[in-house]
Amino acid sequence: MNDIDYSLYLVTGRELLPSGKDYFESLEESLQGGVTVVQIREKNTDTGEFIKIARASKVICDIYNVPLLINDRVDVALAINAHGVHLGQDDMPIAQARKMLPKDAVIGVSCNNVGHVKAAVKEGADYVGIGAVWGTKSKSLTSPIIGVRRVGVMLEALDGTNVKAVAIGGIKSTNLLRTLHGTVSSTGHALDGIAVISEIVASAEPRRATETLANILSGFRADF
Ligand code: TZP
Ligand code: MG
Repeated sequence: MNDIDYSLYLVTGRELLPSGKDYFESLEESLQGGVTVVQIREKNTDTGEFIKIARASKVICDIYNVPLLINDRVDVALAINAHGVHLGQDDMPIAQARKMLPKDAVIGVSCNNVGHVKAAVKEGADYVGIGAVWGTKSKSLTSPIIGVRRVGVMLEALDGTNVKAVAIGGIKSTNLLRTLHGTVSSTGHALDGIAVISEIVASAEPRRATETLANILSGFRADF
């Protein structure tokens, strides 16, 4: 299933909320600001708590008609009837996740290089998350920063496929245009969207932070 609008993809990160800011309030404000898809990312949360947070998040996302994906955990996605999962290179193989999830579930995969992208296409991913495009403090990176040009090379590997692509890692309002323009491949393949954690989650005004990103994105599209 690939009718998702990937353009402004929020990945959650409760540990990055400004002090005193409520997670659900922040999530709702980002939805009001124009987030188009949400991934619930919980790295240090036990399964029961993960399910509770994901289920409550989905109630909010459903109100805004925004699809919700679960990071890493196919079991959590099944438990809350999420739209799909986002898998890392060390998580469950796509084929296995496909077997377990409903037919129309979305499966995305993290990719750090062209080999990962080609494998994701072959294995039937719906989208790839390419990162880290810039330096980030939100994740300790196990692979080098990719940079915009090499993201473009990775996008080229998606030519002629229906697999979508978002870039992630250190994307801010201040480098968003450079990210969007700089990643366009020599064959003209552009990103379908950008994914952020801190630019929205760490903001005291997530609605405003999201609107700023959304405005830049629509300016970029008008350029094409
Ligand atoms: N994968 C690659 S970079 C990253 C993830 C989950 C973190 C992105 O966070 P931020 O705050 O948008 O740099
Ligand atoms: Mg993972």
